[in-house]
Amino acid sequence: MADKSLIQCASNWKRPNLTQSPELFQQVAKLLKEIETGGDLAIDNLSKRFDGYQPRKITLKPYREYELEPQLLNSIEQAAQRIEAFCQLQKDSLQPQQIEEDSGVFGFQYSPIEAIGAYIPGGRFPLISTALMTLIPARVAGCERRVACSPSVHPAILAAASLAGATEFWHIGGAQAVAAMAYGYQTMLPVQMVVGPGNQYVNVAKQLLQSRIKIDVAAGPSELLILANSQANQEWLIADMAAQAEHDPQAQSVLVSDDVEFLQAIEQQLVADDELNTLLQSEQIVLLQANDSEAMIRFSNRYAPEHLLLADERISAESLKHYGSLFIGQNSAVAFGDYCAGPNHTLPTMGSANRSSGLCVQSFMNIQSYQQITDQGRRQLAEIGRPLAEAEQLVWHERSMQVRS
Ligand code: HSO
Ligand code: ZN
Repeated sequence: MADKSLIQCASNWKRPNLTQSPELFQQVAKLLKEIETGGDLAIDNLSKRFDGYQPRKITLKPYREYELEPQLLNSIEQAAQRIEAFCQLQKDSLQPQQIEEDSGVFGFQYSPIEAIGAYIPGGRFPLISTALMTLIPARVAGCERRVACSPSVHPAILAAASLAGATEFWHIGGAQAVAAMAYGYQTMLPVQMVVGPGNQYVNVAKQLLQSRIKIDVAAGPSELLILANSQANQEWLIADMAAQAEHDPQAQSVLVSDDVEFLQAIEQQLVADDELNTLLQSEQIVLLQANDSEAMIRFSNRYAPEHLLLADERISAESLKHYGSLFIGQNSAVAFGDYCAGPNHTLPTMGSANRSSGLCVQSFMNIQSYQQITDQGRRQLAEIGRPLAEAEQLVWHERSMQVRS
């Protein structure tokens, strides 16, 4: 038993600040500079120095030829189907729209980004599911080139990348992989967008290369918030918390409840198990007490978690404003979402869910607008536009409308 309870008060608890250090930014910036000037040779040298191998392109085989265990193969196929069906739903919602009036036609449409790169982490764990979660939405969006880079050549990663439609696969990792995708490397042409989670070097490289590439969410260490009352299944929730915590020493699972006995019961179970106790002591699992269900909602909306598991019927899903992905009811394990429910598992962390979304088909699309103005429209719009141009003192703008009026 712990001598002292580790249950903390929700009202003044904040997530640890995980912003990357300026030194790390400097270190990665230096690597990128080396690559910008040194090209392929610099990438080769850095990869050999940091990772101990020469990066290379790997020709993907049809996924069934990877001779995976039939059960694993079957799971990859089924997960891919479910992810694809969900992506298709997103795609179907992206209808072009236009206003048609006497002055002309004014509209917008969605256009896929041509070439994208997906970083598939393989350092700590070979994240097979990430190959599916990054490449499938890009394929459904209609991106033509879909480059996968990974420090892992685990056959299941290759099979998943092949099934998910990678058009190229490269064995390369770290910041070098992001640089390779942004600048081009050997026969790999540059891409316009890089997605997928990675270690801190990968994340910083993505951030630093934003003048060349679009990036997805800043996916930091996994996080989970559970809102629960005493009715919730303790064993299930403990497993869910340990699951997100096991991703990374900086990953964190937080349980908030207004029922102190329930929290104490959970604490007791955590303390009784060596592995779980370590997670509790190191604050990879955090237990928080709130005054009431309103305070639980307030906490959640302020915290804006990556994953939010709602295991408390008193709280409506509608009252929860900010999250990457919501798991409603305790049947909805986050692990299902990680692998095979359908919605994407690449989600905003560190509170950024209040301003950004998880990866989806829309992420790989540009929204383009257009207008086609009629004879009547050019006269009508000149009347509206000319005084504005005059007030802005932009003489040729005014002229360009005046000649049409
Ligand atoms: N929970 C991770 C995704 C993942 N889990 C991959 C298992 N494999 C971030 O949402
Ligand atoms: Zn996970």
